[in-house]
Amino acid sequence: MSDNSNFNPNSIGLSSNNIFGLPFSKDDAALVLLPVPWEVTVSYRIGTAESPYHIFEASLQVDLYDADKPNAWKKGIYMLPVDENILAINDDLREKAESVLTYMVEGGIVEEDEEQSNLLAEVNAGCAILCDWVYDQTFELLKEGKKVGLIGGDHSTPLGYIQALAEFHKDFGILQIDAHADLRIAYEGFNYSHASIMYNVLDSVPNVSKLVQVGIRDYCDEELDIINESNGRVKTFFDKDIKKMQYEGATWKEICTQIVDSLPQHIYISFDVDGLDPKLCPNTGTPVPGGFETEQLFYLLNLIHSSGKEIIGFDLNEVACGTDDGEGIDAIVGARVLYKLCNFII
Ligand SMILES: [Mn+2]
Repeated sequence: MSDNSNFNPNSIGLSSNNIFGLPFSKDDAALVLLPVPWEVTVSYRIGTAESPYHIFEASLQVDLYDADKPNAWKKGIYMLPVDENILAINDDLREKAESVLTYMVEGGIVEEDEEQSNLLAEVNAGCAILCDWVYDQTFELLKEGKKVGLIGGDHSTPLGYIQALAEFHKDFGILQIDAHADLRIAYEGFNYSHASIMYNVLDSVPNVSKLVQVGIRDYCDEELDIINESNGRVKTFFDKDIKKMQYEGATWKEICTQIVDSLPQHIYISFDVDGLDPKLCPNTGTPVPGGFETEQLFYLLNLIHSSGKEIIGFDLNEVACGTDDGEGIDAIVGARVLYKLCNFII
Protein backbone atom coordinates (compact mmCIF):
# COMPACT_ATOMS: atom_id res chain seq x y z
CA MET A 1 0.00 0.00 0.00
CA SER A 2 1.27 3.48 -0.77
CA ASP A 3 1.53 6.07 2.01
CA ASN A 4 -0.83 8.88 1.02
CA SER A 5 -0.79 10.75 4.34
CA ASN A 6 1.06 13.72 2.82
CA PHE A 7 -1.20 14.01 -0.23
CA ASN A 8 -2.88 17.41 -0.50
CA PRO A 9 -5.94 17.31 -2.80
CA ASN A 10 -5.99 21.14 -2.97
CA SER A 11 -2.52 21.58 -4.46
CA ILE A 12 -1.10 21.22 -7.96
CA GLY A 13 -1.39 17.84 -9.74
CA LEU A 14 2.06 16.23 -9.73
CA SER A 15 3.10 14.52 -12.96
CA SER A 16 5.16 12.13 -10.83
CA ASN A 17 1.89 10.85 -9.42
CA ASN A 18 -0.69 8.93 -11.45
CA ILE A 19 -3.74 10.11 -13.42
CA PHE A 20 -5.48 13.23 -12.01
CA GLY A 21 -2.31 13.69 -9.93
CA LEU A 22 -3.54 10.99 -7.55
CA PRO A 23 -1.02 9.10 -5.42
CA PHE A 24 -2.51 5.58 -5.59
CA SER A 25 -0.81 2.40 -6.72
CA LYS A 26 -2.63 -0.32 -8.61
CA ASP A 27 -2.94 -2.37 -5.43
CA ASP A 28 -4.74 0.28 -3.41
CA ALA A 29 -6.94 1.67 -6.19
CA ALA A 30 -10.56 0.54 -6.38
CA LEU A 31 -10.67 1.56 -10.04
CA VAL A 32 -7.99 0.64 -12.59
CA LEU A 33 -7.88 2.32 -16.00
CA LEU A 34 -6.55 0.29 -18.94
CA PRO A 35 -5.18 2.40 -21.81
CA VAL A 36 -5.55 0.78 -25.25
CA PRO A 37 -3.48 2.77 -27.79
CA TRP A 38 -5.14 1.37 -30.89
CA GLU A 39 -6.59 2.85 -34.09
CA VAL A 40 -5.93 0.23 -36.73
CA THR A 41 -9.33 0.44 -38.47
CA VAL A 42 -9.94 4.18 -38.20
CA SER A 43 -11.55 5.22 -41.47
CA TYR A 44 -11.10 9.01 -41.62
CA ARG A 45 -8.73 10.91 -39.31
CA ILE A 46 -6.11 9.30 -37.06
CA GLY A 47 -4.78 10.40 -33.65
CA THR A 48 -6.83 8.53 -31.06
CA ALA A 49 -4.11 5.92 -30.32
CA GLU A 50 -2.17 8.70 -28.56
CA SER A 51 -5.09 9.81 -26.43
CA PRO A 52 -4.17 7.91 -23.23
CA TYR A 53 -1.01 10.05 -23.05
CA HIS A 54 -2.88 13.27 -23.78
CA ILE A 55 -5.75 12.55 -21.40
CA PHE A 56 -3.23 11.71 -18.65
CA GLU A 57 -1.47 15.04 -19.25
CA ALA A 58 -4.74 17.01 -19.23
CA SER A 59 -6.01 15.12 -16.18
CA LEU A 60 -3.37 16.82 -14.00
CA GLN A 61 -5.34 20.06 -14.42
CA VAL A 62 -8.68 18.62 -13.29
CA ASP A 63 -9.70 19.77 -9.80
CA LEU A 64 -10.37 16.78 -7.60
CA TYR A 65 -13.47 18.27 -6.00
CA ASP A 66 -16.50 16.90 -7.85
CA ALA A 67 -19.77 18.28 -6.48
CA ASP A 68 -21.60 15.17 -7.72
CA LYS A 69 -19.34 12.70 -5.86
CA PRO A 70 -17.01 14.75 -3.60
CA ASN A 71 -15.13 11.87 -1.97
CA ALA A 72 -15.17 9.26 -4.73
CA TRP A 73 -11.49 9.71 -5.67
CA LYS A 74 -10.47 8.65 -2.16
CA LYS A 75 -11.29 5.07 -3.12
CA GLY A 76 -8.37 5.22 -5.52
CA ILE A 77 -8.03 5.63 -9.29
CA TYR A 78 -4.95 4.26 -11.05
CA MET A 79 -4.09 4.19 -14.77
CA LEU A 80 -1.87 1.37 -15.99
CA PRO A 81 1.13 2.37 -18.14
CA VAL A 82 0.59 2.36 -21.90
CA ASP A 83 1.77 -0.98 -23.32
CA GLU A 84 4.45 -0.02 -25.85
CA ASN A 85 4.22 -3.41 -27.53
CA ILE A 86 0.53 -2.89 -28.29
CA LEU A 87 1.33 0.58 -29.63
CA ALA A 88 4.02 -0.89 -31.92
CA ILE A 89 1.60 -3.52 -33.28
CA ASN A 90 -0.93 -0.74 -33.84
CA ASP A 91 1.58 1.31 -35.84
CA ASP A 92 2.48 -1.68 -38.03
CA LEU A 93 -1.11 -2.76 -38.68
CA ARG A 94 -2.30 0.80 -39.19
CA GLU A 95 0.02 1.11 -42.21
CA LYS A 96 -1.33 -2.14 -43.63
CA ALA A 97 -4.93 -1.08 -43.07
CA GLU A 98 -4.22 2.24 -44.78
CA SER A 99 -2.91 0.40 -47.82
CA VAL A 100 -6.15 -1.62 -48.00
CA LEU A 101 -8.28 1.51 -47.50
CA THR A 102 -6.42 3.43 -50.22
CA TYR A 103 -6.83 0.49 -52.60
CA MET A 104 -10.57 0.40 -51.89
CA VAL A 105 -11.07 4.16 -52.19
CA GLU A 106 -9.37 4.05 -55.60
CA GLY A 107 -11.96 1.51 -56.75
CA GLY A 108 -9.97 -1.70 -56.22
CA ILE A 109 -11.70 -4.90 -55.15
CA VAL A 110 -9.69 -6.37 -52.31
CA GLU A 111 -10.87 -9.97 -52.80
CA GLU A 112 -9.52 -9.90 -56.36
CA ASP A 113 -6.02 -8.85 -55.31
CA GLU A 114 -3.82 -11.31 -53.47
CA GLU A 115 -1.54 -8.75 -51.81
CA GLN A 116 -4.42 -6.64 -50.49
CA SER A 117 -6.34 -9.75 -49.38
CA ASN A 118 -3.32 -10.88 -47.39
CA LEU A 119 -2.95 -7.47 -45.78
CA LEU A 120 -6.63 -7.44 -44.84
CA ALA A 121 -6.33 -10.94 -43.34
CA GLU A 122 -3.29 -9.81 -41.35
CA VAL A 123 -5.15 -6.77 -40.01
CA ASN A 124 -8.15 -8.88 -39.01
CA ALA A 125 -5.91 -11.43 -37.26
CA GLY A 126 -4.08 -8.64 -35.39
CA CYS A 127 -7.36 -7.08 -34.26
CA ALA A 128 -8.51 -10.47 -32.95
CA ILE A 129 -5.28 -10.68 -30.92
CA LEU A 130 -5.91 -7.19 -29.50
CA CYS A 131 -9.43 -8.24 -28.52
CA ASP A 132 -8.03 -11.27 -26.68
CA TRP A 133 -5.39 -9.12 -25.00
CA VAL A 134 -8.03 -6.67 -23.73
CA TYR A 135 -10.11 -9.62 -22.54
CA ASP A 136 -7.18 -11.09 -20.59
CA GLN A 137 -6.14 -7.77 -19.04
CA THR A 138 -9.64 -6.81 -17.92
CA PHE A 139 -10.61 -10.32 -16.83
CA GLU A 140 -7.66 -10.43 -14.43
CA LEU A 141 -8.52 -7.02 -12.98
CA LEU A 142 -12.18 -7.95 -12.52
CA LYS A 143 -11.13 -11.20 -10.88
CA GLU A 144 -9.08 -9.17 -8.38
CA GLY A 145 -12.26 -7.27 -7.53
CA LYS A 146 -11.24 -4.06 -9.31
CA LYS A 147 -13.59 -1.77 -11.13
CA VAL A 148 -12.25 -1.22 -14.64
CA GLY A 149 -12.39 1.68 -17.07
CA LEU A 150 -10.92 1.42 -20.57
CA ILE A 151 -9.35 4.38 -22.37
CA GLY A 152 -9.21 4.00 -26.16
CA GLY A 153 -8.09 4.15 -28.79
CA ASP A 154 -10.82 3.89 -31.33
CA HIS A 155 -14.24 2.47 -30.60
CA SER A 156 -13.24 -1.11 -31.49
CA THR A 157 -11.11 -1.36 -28.33
CA PRO A 158 -13.69 -2.31 -25.64
CA LEU A 159 -14.97 -5.54 -27.27
CA GLY A 160 -12.70 -7.81 -25.21
CA TYR A 161 -13.57 -5.90 -22.04
CA ILE A 162 -17.32 -6.29 -22.60
CA GLN A 163 -16.74 -10.01 -23.22
CA ALA A 164 -14.80 -10.25 -19.94
CA LEU A 165 -17.57 -8.44 -18.03
CA ALA A 166 -20.00 -11.07 -19.30
CA GLU A 167 -18.05 -13.64 -17.25
CA PHE A 168 -19.10 -11.75 -14.13
CA HIS A 169 -22.59 -10.48 -15.04
CA LYS A 170 -25.38 -12.67 -16.41
CA ASP A 171 -27.43 -9.74 -17.66
CA PHE A 172 -26.42 -6.19 -18.35
CA GLY A 173 -27.20 -3.30 -20.65
CA ILE A 174 -24.96 -0.96 -22.59
CA LEU A 175 -25.52 2.78 -22.67
CA GLN A 176 -23.78 3.95 -25.85
CA ILE A 177 -23.14 7.68 -26.19
CA ASP A 178 -22.24 8.20 -29.83
CA ALA A 179 -22.89 10.08 -33.07
CA HIS A 180 -22.76 6.73 -34.90
CA ALA A 181 -24.80 3.54 -34.52
CA ASP A 182 -21.66 1.36 -34.94
CA LEU A 183 -23.80 -1.58 -36.08
CA ARG A 184 -22.08 -2.19 -39.42
CA ILE A 185 -21.08 -5.73 -40.27
CA ALA A 186 -17.31 -5.87 -40.92
CA TYR A 187 -17.12 -2.27 -42.11
CA GLU A 188 -14.69 -1.85 -45.04
CA GLY A 189 -13.82 -5.55 -44.67
CA PHE A 190 -12.44 -5.09 -41.16
CA ASN A 191 -14.09 -7.61 -38.82
CA TYR A 192 -13.15 -5.52 -35.79
CA SER A 193 -13.89 -2.08 -37.20
CA HIS A 194 -14.63 0.85 -34.88
CA ALA A 195 -17.89 1.12 -36.87
CA SER A 196 -18.82 -2.49 -36.05
CA ILE A 197 -18.29 -2.48 -32.28
CA MET A 198 -21.92 -2.72 -31.24
CA TYR A 199 -22.72 -5.28 -33.96
CA ASN A 200 -19.86 -7.39 -32.62
CA VAL A 201 -21.04 -6.95 -29.02
CA LEU A 202 -24.62 -8.00 -29.85
CA ASP A 203 -23.29 -10.90 -31.91
CA SER A 204 -20.76 -12.25 -29.39
CA VAL A 205 -22.14 -11.29 -25.95
CA PRO A 206 -25.63 -12.74 -25.35
CA ASN A 207 -25.47 -11.43 -21.75
CA VAL A 208 -25.97 -7.93 -23.15
CA SER A 209 -29.75 -7.91 -22.98
CA LYS A 210 -30.14 -4.30 -24.01
CA LEU A 211 -28.26 -1.73 -26.04
CA VAL A 212 -29.46 1.84 -25.50
CA GLN A 213 -27.94 4.27 -27.99
CA VAL A 214 -28.06 8.02 -27.34
CA GLY A 215 -27.18 10.87 -29.71
CA ILE A 216 -27.03 8.81 -32.90
CA ARG A 217 -27.09 10.98 -36.04
CA ASP A 218 -25.00 9.12 -38.63
CA TYR A 219 -26.09 5.65 -39.73
CA CYS A 220 -26.93 3.58 -42.79
CA ASP A 221 -29.96 1.53 -43.93
CA GLU A 222 -28.35 -1.73 -42.82
CA GLU A 223 -27.90 -0.37 -39.29
CA LEU A 224 -31.48 0.91 -39.15
CA ASP A 225 -32.67 -2.59 -40.15
CA ILE A 226 -30.64 -4.12 -37.32
CA ILE A 227 -32.22 -1.68 -34.83
CA ASN A 228 -35.75 -2.30 -36.15
CA GLU A 229 -35.34 -6.07 -36.27
CA SER A 230 -33.75 -6.40 -32.82
CA ASN A 231 -37.04 -7.19 -31.03
CA GLY A 232 -36.37 -4.38 -28.60
CA ARG A 233 -32.82 -5.45 -27.75
CA VAL A 234 -31.62 -2.20 -29.31
CA LYS A 235 -33.30 1.07 -28.33
CA THR A 236 -31.96 4.12 -30.15
CA PHE A 237 -32.52 7.69 -29.02
CA PHE A 238 -31.59 9.43 -32.28
CA ASP A 239 -30.19 12.93 -31.89
CA LYS A 240 -32.91 14.24 -34.21
CA ASP A 241 -35.70 12.77 -32.08
CA ILE A 242 -34.16 14.04 -28.84
CA LYS A 243 -33.94 17.56 -30.30
CA LYS A 244 -37.52 17.33 -31.60
CA MET A 245 -38.79 16.38 -28.15
CA GLN A 246 -36.92 19.37 -26.72
CA TYR A 247 -38.20 21.77 -29.40
CA GLU A 248 -41.73 20.64 -28.56
CA GLY A 249 -41.34 21.28 -24.86
CA ALA A 250 -40.02 18.07 -23.29
CA THR A 251 -37.56 18.74 -20.49
CA TRP A 252 -34.12 17.15 -20.40
CA LYS A 253 -35.18 15.42 -17.21
CA GLU A 254 -38.13 13.77 -19.00
CA ILE A 255 -35.89 12.61 -21.85
CA CYS A 256 -33.20 11.28 -19.52
CA THR A 257 -35.84 9.46 -17.49
CA GLN A 258 -36.92 7.65 -20.67
CA ILE A 259 -33.28 6.71 -21.32
CA VAL A 260 -32.70 5.43 -17.78
CA ASP A 261 -36.00 3.52 -17.81
CA SER A 262 -34.85 1.73 -20.99
CA LEU A 263 -31.80 0.31 -19.21
CA PRO A 264 -31.60 -2.80 -17.03
CA GLN A 265 -30.19 -2.81 -13.47
CA HIS A 266 -26.54 -3.26 -14.49
CA ILE A 267 -25.16 -0.79 -16.98
CA TYR A 268 -21.94 -0.58 -18.97
CA ILE A 269 -21.24 2.83 -20.50
CA SER A 270 -19.51 3.07 -23.86
CA PHE A 271 -18.71 6.75 -24.27
CA ASP A 272 -17.64 7.77 -27.77
CA VAL A 273 -16.55 11.37 -27.42
CA ASP A 274 -18.09 12.19 -30.82
CA GLY A 275 -21.50 11.90 -29.15
CA LEU A 276 -20.70 15.38 -27.84
CA ASP A 277 -21.06 18.56 -29.87
CA PRO A 278 -17.96 18.58 -32.15
CA LYS A 279 -16.86 21.92 -30.70
CA LEU A 280 -15.86 19.80 -27.68
CA CYS A 281 -14.01 17.17 -29.73
CA PRO A 282 -12.91 18.93 -32.95
CA ASN A 283 -10.11 16.43 -33.67
CA THR A 284 -12.00 13.19 -33.14
CA GLY A 285 -11.85 10.70 -36.02
CA THR A 286 -15.34 11.13 -37.45
CA PRO A 287 -17.02 14.25 -36.02
CA VAL A 288 -20.68 14.94 -36.80
CA PRO A 289 -22.57 18.21 -36.14
CA GLY A 290 -25.18 18.00 -33.38
CA GLY A 291 -24.76 16.15 -30.10
CA PHE A 292 -24.55 17.18 -26.47
CA GLU A 293 -22.95 19.49 -23.96
CA THR A 294 -20.92 17.68 -21.30
CA GLU A 295 -23.25 18.89 -18.55
CA GLN A 296 -26.26 17.28 -20.25
CA LEU A 297 -24.58 13.89 -20.14
CA PHE A 298 -23.34 14.44 -16.57
CA TYR A 299 -26.99 15.06 -15.67
CA LEU A 300 -27.86 11.72 -17.30
CA LEU A 301 -25.14 10.01 -15.23
CA ASN A 302 -26.56 11.61 -12.09
CA LEU A 303 -30.01 10.32 -12.94
CA ILE A 304 -28.68 6.79 -13.47
CA HIS A 305 -26.95 7.02 -10.10
CA SER A 306 -30.03 8.25 -8.26
CA SER A 307 -32.20 5.60 -9.94
CA GLY A 308 -30.34 2.92 -7.97
CA LYS A 309 -29.06 1.26 -11.14
CA GLU A 310 -25.40 0.30 -11.10
CA ILE A 311 -22.64 1.25 -13.53
CA ILE A 312 -20.44 -1.85 -13.80
CA GLY A 313 -17.85 -0.64 -16.28
CA PHE A 314 -17.08 1.93 -18.94
CA ASP A 315 -14.91 2.91 -21.83
CA LEU A 316 -14.03 6.34 -23.19
CA ASN A 317 -12.98 6.24 -26.81
CA GLU A 318 -12.19 8.29 -29.94
CA VAL A 319 -10.58 11.22 -28.10
CA ALA A 320 -7.92 12.67 -30.43
CA CYS A 321 -5.89 15.83 -30.27
CA GLY A 322 -4.71 16.68 -33.77
CA THR A 323 -1.33 17.86 -32.41
CA ASP A 324 1.63 15.90 -31.08
CA ASP A 325 1.72 17.85 -27.83
CA GLY A 326 -1.95 17.13 -27.12
CA GLU A 327 -2.87 20.77 -26.65
CA GLY A 328 -6.40 21.86 -27.43
CA ILE A 329 -9.84 21.21 -26.08
CA ASP A 330 -10.14 17.48 -26.98
CA ALA A 331 -7.93 16.07 -24.22
CA ILE A 332 -9.26 18.61 -21.71
CA VAL A 333 -12.82 17.47 -22.40
CA GLY A 334 -11.68 13.84 -22.44
CA ALA A 335 -10.05 14.16 -19.01
CA ARG A 336 -13.16 15.76 -17.51
CA VAL A 337 -15.52 13.17 -18.98
CA LEU A 338 -13.16 10.47 -17.74
CA TYR A 339 -13.09 11.89 -14.21
CA LYS A 340 -16.90 12.00 -14.09
CA LEU A 341 -17.16 8.40 -15.33
CA CYS A 342 -14.57 7.33 -12.74
CA ASN A 343 -16.43 9.03 -9.90
CA PHE A 344 -19.76 7.47 -10.83
CA ILE A 345 -18.36 3.92 -10.95
CA ILE A 346 -16.57 3.92 -7.56
MN1 LIG B 1 -18.74 7.43 -33.09
